[in-house]
Amino acid sequence: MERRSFLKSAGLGAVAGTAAIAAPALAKGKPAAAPVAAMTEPEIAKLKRIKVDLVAPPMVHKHEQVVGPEPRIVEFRMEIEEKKMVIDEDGTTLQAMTFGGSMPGPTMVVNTGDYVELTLVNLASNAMPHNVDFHGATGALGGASLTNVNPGEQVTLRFKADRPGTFVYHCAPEGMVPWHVVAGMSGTLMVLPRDGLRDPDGNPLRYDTAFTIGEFDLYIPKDEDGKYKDYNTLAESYGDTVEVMRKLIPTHIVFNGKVGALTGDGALKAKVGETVLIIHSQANRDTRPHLIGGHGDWVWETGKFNNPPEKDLETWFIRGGSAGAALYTFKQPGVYAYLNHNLIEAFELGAAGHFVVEGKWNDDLMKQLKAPGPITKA
Ligand SMILES: [Cu+2]
Repeated sequence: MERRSFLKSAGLGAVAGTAAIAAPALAKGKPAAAPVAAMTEPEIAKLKRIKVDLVAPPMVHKHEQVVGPEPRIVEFRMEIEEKKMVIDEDGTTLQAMTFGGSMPGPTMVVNTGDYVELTLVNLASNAMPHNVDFHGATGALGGASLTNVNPGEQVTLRFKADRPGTFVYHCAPEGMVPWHVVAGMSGTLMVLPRDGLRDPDGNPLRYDTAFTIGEFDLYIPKDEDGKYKDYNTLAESYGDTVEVMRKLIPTHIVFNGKVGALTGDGALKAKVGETVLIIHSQANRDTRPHLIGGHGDWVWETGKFNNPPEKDLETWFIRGGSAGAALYTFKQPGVYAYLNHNLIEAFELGAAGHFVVEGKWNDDLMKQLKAPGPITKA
């Protein structure tokens, strides 16, 4: 038990005023972004407030990519919901724990220097205490120490989004962190630069649609006959699940909560000429997204927008415990598979989805010159 209580020793610490932080220059020769100034409570109280209704992934709530210099307070309300979810075509179930009822939890978007004001609600129907650790926040275990809520309670946390990037948030209750994370409790906070995304030369990069893909490694216990076990309650599933987790061999690796969640009716839609921003999070385990037949035009592998994006990637790497972002403009219509390019994890365990793209085929980029037929002499 001792190894699980290490978080306790991290303590709460003082929640001191945040010092101004100068963002590093985007690239050589570019001026550094303006520092995020510290504000007093009376100053913060005067800021404009925005209330955001979160939406379920893969969609991302409406947001502006470029905003003015004045920071805002962005209010979110998120309900934690424990529920049994079906995770594959065979009806295998997971006793899931979720932010907002979805896997991953909803993506929250703010701009650098804004204040996130989150009300976290632990529904009375839930059984477990929960909290939230924002990788984009500073202090108190990312806010986890200040957001411990029991079923039937809510708590409100404010933190400053003092640096841009895509950052994972996840539940981190003392003694049960990995279980809550692999049961579904993670999502992404995206902090956009106030003047929007840029390429290494400082040219603006904009997207038509942002999509959220949350990848999860799942550990479902089996019975003596090798069949996946179904549990009536979350608590009942705990002991067996931890046993499977400790072997580090996932039984399922899924995008957005379920094998096939992003195929068929769930496929992501785009048109030729449209630019998508693909936010990919994995709160626990490394992964390597790839778009078959497409590319990452601009990729922030680590998701941190103060670092210049990489160009023309074929596959990119998302470290467990982080979220990355890839920008792509579709040039051809058709169905594109977007998957974890560990192909066993994609095809055998589930980590794959589809983009369905409408538009006119471009023969210049690709053309089948002769259809398959009998072999002729050279
Ligand atoms: Cu939790």
